[in-house]
Amino acid sequence: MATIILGSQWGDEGKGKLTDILCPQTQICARAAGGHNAGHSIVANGVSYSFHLLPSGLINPNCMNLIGSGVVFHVPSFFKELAELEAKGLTDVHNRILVSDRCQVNFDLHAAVDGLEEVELGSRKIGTTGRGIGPSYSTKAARSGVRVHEIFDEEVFERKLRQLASGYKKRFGDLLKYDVEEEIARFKEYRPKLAAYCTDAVQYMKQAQDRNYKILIEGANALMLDIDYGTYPYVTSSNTGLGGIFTGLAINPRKLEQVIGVVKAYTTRVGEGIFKTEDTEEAGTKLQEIGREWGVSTGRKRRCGWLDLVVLKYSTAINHYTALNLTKLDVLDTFPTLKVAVAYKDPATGEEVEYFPADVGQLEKLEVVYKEFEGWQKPTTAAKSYYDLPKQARAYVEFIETFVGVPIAWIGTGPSREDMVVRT
Ligand code: 2SA
Ligand code: GDP
Ligand code: MG
Repeated sequence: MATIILGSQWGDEGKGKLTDILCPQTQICARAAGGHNAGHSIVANGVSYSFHLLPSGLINPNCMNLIGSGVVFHVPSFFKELAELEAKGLTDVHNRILVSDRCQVNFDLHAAVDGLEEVELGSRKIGTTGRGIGPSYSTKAARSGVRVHEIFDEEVFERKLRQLASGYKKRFGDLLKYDVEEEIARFKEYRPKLAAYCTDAVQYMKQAQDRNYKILIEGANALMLDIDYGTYPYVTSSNTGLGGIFTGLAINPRKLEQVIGVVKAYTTRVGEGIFKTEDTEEAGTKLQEIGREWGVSTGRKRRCGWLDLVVLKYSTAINHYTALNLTKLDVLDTFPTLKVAVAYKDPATGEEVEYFPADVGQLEKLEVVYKEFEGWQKPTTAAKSYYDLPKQARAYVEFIETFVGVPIAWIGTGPSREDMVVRT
């Protein structure tokens, strides 16, 4: 049976923390899409871990971990991250991680191109993580990418990589700082080390599902960054929503148990793009500081603002959440009043719009309709059960679940594993 954890907003909702909490009940933790642009922070037993390319299930000593076929796989980051986790005391990580041999390889070449494309865009830049994610998925779609299994055929690998580099060289000339021969030499070292981790993930997942293993899928990035459903073009280049899980992992839909949407109690966004409830003044600064809203991969400051329920409803319509995990409720503890977006309004006609339009230009012109809530102004972190939360906090929770029509089953009240109220 499979449980899927997905980001419902613009990422950094706390997917990693929930993954870690649910891991003891599962045998396999898998990533389906994205790459080392993701950043999942987990605080377990007083130690803080950061995951980028690897699944967060590695913290749990009994859990196998899989990097699925939809991921763009950056080999140096893979080894670096494994070494960092080992240095933090995680044992046996090398025996608990597998990589699909159908993954696309994300080369340093892609990162160099990512940077150049951002420069080309100038003021319209996307604000990417610079990890080569867009160019990796572009070469995949253009059918000129290199897949993990091809690393092991030296002749094919070298021919394809040289061809890829020469194509980009034609486009960018001397601006492209990339030595393909150096990369080829580096892969001579990676090749023997990598072999032990590669697997046919289709067979692996089939056997796991035939045996009714419990599988936990850790979504990366979030629905509003989805290449088809996000705020295009200010998105990442993968399907970060439910669809991407099926293409990336060969999950049997009949074995799907839960789709959990992770929702931050306010909203953050890293990078450029529309963000209707962004607050660039006092409230936004306070959320940023109390919520410690900095990117886990790039260290960039995250933009902050109020919870947008139009976004959450839209995200629910695509991902079909069976339950929600509301996170970082504690970050709101000191606010005297809170705001939540419930609709958008056309200032010219006064007409209210309750859905998230495809045309970001149209959205740009709309105003936000907020509902105000009384703050609770009490700490929530010590809460052990739902009724330990102040009544204003419960009113906030209940309004969200009623508005969206999905139960909130977990409530995050702090960064540690223990800081999670489970509603039964
Ligand atoms: P990319 O690099 O091509 O995927 O960037 C495209 C957009 O996707 C956003 N993006 C993210 N947004 C939130 N969190 C992400 N992961 C890191 C984190 C981000 C970081 O957990 O903090 O460290 O900066 C992530 N990855 C991609 C990105 O900001 C662009 O808007
Ligand atoms: P992810 O990308 O969705 O896994 O989220 P990130 O790890 O990028 O960002 C979430 C941040 O919030 C991390 O630093 C977590 O440790 C932290 N966090 C998660 N849940 C909570 C919570 O309920 N309260 C607080 N204060 N921090 C939390
Ligand atoms: Mg993150």
